[in-house]
Amino acid sequence: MNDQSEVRLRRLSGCVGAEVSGVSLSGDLTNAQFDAIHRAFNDHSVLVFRNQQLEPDELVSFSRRFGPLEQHVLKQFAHPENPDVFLISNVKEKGKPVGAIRAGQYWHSDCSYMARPTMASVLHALEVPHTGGDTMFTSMAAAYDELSEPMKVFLSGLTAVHDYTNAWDVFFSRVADRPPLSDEDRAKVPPVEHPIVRTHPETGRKVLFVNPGFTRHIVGLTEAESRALLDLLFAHAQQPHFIYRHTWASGDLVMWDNRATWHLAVADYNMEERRHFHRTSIAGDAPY
Ligand SMILES: O=C(O)CCC(=O)C(=O)O
Ligand SMILES: [Fe+2]
Repeated sequence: MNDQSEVRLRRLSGCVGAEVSGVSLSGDLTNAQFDAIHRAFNDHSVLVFRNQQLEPDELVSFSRRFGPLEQHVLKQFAHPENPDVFLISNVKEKGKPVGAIRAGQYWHSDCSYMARPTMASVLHALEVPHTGGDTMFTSMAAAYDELSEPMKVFLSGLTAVHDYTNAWDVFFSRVADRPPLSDEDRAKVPPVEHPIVRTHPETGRKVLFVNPGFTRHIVGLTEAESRALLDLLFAHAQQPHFIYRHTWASGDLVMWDNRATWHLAVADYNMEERRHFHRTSIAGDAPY
């Protein structure tokens, strides 16, 4: 069935996101279909596939077409049958969350705190709340393009420190139901330094590569300069015309390019309603 079908695209916003139809991701994709999806991924940075019924192994097989997978620091939230699948979930069993609860409820690019940040993330919705729980995406390539020339010149040689524990300091310390980060997990994620402007290895576009979740400070600036400049860049990138907001239906599979976007899980839903997702992470390269 996949053999005959043609990959169709529909843009979802001015800068970022496209809906892909005409393919079932549970079956084998032909090379032509995969190439069309891969091109669309580079062109639109966020892809939305509707009505996908995928077993964990099928989600992993599809994800692996893009490259080797990586496993998350928080090993306790891996799928019991397939360690390459990570659970994003507010579902509790015996009072304990089965997956990462309140994951990504702040703007971030996945694992920017690693020396080799995640290239792409794939999220498959199994259960969604009736209202709310959207995920927002912003184009960091478009955000870079709209900076002034003097600002681009100023940023061009700079690097910034990214640190997983920043998200715990600025966000998770304020929420009650997220378990604390263990010393052992902290030790796995020492701070790293990345260029503030990275070049997308596949499209060649320049991208602003700092984010509110994980970027602590800009190297070489004073604390006050760094805070003011990061806050300015963070506000700049959150303008509505850079954003696509995805409202989930169960069966949706959304994948995004962490080299070119940020995302944020909107925390506006009733936590008594189940929001349960399967997720994979495709490994990336060191930013340059
Ligand atoms: O739950 C979501 O909407 C996204 C969570 C997140 O940040 C992620 O899966 O990387
Ligand atoms: Fe995330």
